[in-house]
Amino acid sequence: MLVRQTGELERSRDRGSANRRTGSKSHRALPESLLQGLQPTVCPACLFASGAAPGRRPGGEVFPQGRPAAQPRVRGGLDAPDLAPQPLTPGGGEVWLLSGSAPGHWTADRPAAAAAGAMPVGGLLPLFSSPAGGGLGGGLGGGLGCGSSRKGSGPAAFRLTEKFVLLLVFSAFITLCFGAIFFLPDSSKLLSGVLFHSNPALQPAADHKLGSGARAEDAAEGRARRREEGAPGDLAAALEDNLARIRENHERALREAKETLQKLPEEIQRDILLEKEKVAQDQLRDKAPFRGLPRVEFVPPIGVENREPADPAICEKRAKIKEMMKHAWNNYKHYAWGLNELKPISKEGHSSSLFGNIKGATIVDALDTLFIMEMKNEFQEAKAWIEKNLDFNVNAEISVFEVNIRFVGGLLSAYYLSGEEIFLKKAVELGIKLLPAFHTPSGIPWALLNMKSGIGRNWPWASGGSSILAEFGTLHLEFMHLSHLSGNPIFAEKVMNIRKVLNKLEKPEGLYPNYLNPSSGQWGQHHVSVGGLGDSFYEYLLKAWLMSDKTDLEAKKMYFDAVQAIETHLIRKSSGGLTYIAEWKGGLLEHKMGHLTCFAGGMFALGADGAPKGLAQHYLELGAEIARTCHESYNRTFMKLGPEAFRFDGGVEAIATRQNEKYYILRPEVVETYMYMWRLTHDPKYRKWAWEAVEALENHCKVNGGYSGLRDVYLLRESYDDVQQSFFLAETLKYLYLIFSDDDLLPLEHWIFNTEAHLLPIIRTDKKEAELKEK
Ligand code: DMJ
Repeated sequence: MLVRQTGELERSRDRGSANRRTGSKSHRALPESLLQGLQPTVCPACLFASGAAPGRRPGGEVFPQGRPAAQPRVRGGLDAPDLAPQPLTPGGGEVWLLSGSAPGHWTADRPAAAAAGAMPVGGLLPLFSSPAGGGLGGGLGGGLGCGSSRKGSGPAAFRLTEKFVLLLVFSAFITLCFGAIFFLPDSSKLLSGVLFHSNPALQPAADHKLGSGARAEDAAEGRARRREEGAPGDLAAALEDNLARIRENHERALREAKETLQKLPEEIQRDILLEKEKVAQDQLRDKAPFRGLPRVEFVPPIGVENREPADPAICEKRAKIKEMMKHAWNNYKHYAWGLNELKPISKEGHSSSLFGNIKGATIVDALDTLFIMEMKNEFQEAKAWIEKNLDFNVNAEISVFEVNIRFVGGLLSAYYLSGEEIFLKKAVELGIKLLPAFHTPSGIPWALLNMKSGIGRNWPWASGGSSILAEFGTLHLEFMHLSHLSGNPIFAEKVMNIRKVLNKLEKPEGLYPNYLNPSSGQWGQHHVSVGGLGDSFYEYLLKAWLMSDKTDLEAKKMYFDAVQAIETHLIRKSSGGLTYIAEWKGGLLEHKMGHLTCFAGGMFALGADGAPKGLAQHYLELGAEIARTCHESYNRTFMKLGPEAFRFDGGVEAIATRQNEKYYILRPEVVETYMYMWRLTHDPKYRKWAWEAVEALENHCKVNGGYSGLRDVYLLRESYDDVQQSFFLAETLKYLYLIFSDDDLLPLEHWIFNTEAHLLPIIRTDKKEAELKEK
């Protein structure tokens, strides 16, 4: 379809930071609830004083990398089995657990412990000391710390028991002080909640971050409702409301903190692990529908027995095409295995920006052609590579459209043909990865997506930031199959929503513009094309109807309405009698037809059968006319291969006049149309024309290292573009092979080709119900 394949498109990468979602470092280790409980009120000292607790220095600073020195065992005190600090986090270093420091077991030996670096109560006293050391800290900390002379005023000579009593009193006092601090609500919240935001109209609905619980939310809802109902602000009620909320928060925080403090370190660690597991499970549950695939019975494919054609001449031609496939595959394997495409002249890999860092485009694109051509070893090699190497966790932008038609389509097709689960698994995995592209206000997906970050955007050149019709309109078939196979409706919902958006829009002259803005859900520039930017949207409307066993009548109507508008406004006949499809730009016609547009001959013929009354023959003939025009575009070149675009103005017909439209990149659209025309009419000219194309490919595109595109099909000598496109193996060679095969190889009554020629079976439904609906 659009600007493509040659990789020439330069993209500005104004990405947002991929780290946006990274949590703050200090919150990494503890479960949210624990943090919520501790942060506003807990003073680290209290935690130490009460036993095992996460160790942070005042002000939230955590212990430095070096662990706090191990505490010696306290004689006569709490029997702490292991006084070494315990890291609370697997990584350690941030939060430490100290055990065995309880004031109730304070002993005369305690100072030694304090001096050794542990921080029992005594260690906290300097917080209260006066510079002269005469305050509490000086009196007690100093006295106890040295255990000898008393300095300054105060009791001069206490006996040991008195000291002990005093110590107890002070301990109780300090515990009370800290307890009070601990119990007090966070003053900043109190102030902001009660004083500054007392007007209910300014109040946020509910502070979910605080985990305020159902009651606070209910209250907030009530306030909101009152506001909606126009009730005057009730200051007293609001204050009460706030206080209740604060009280509740703190009660909860307190409860959690108390519970935590009562726990043994092992219990805390176990809780952390459990909490972590729960978070992981929640994340999985969000993805639950995708986690496992429902058991879908594999239905053996119809029409994959590959008999030799009875006519030896045809048989030979078909064998030749298989040879071409071998040449293309072997060279890719030899020079570019595992990379996306092959550079057949340079004999190395070619990477296209369309796939980001996803690798193996040729392998996935070629799978079903290998299968159909019975290249069994090659198919197994490809499968093994996919099993081991196909990875979608790439931190780079991909084209949603290209990845869908080649990778999702290729994997689904391989699954339907072979029944190998790995292809299904990979297809669904990739489908999930593409879902964030739909996170736009309208649900019309972005063109480009970073599959790792889930950030999408549109091509910078697209009109007004629009998404492209042929891109978002070419997801339907694959996504319907993803839902069908995975049992998860999400894929189908996404593409059905696209249709909903389209159906709500006014169409200029019944035509679909190529550009649609995903934010506004409105059309961009009124350019209409059945070639690049528009093409496969129309193809997928028709095929959605066919693939649904003709039950998707909405798609059918959309398709035939669109074709009617196209005929009226875009299809013209040249003075030389060639029918062509022009491009429409805001009501003006550009008399140019792209190579891409040539697929439409096959489309018209394929849809003829379901055409409104009396039009079936007409559409079949229209298909034949387009096939003839496209054949002419080939025939009028020196290489006998068609240019990228040809014109019907300035005295020429079916000839490229601009240098930048003279290239041929191994595209399939013309032979694709020959394939449908052959199957639907059996007119031998289509085999003849197809064979001309084979000869031209052999004469001009075949090189030692594979097949190359050409820069100018009018030149007498080949100028190679040095790319063997993956669609050459997926489409061009497959269609050619089918033209020289019997019709019972992949019969059109059972199979739909996606726009990359990957095979999707018709999803059978209750026919009668459909017929009734149609009536
Ligand atoms: C293929 O990738 C698909 O056919 C797509 O729809 C447009 N054309 C290229 C090959 O030309």
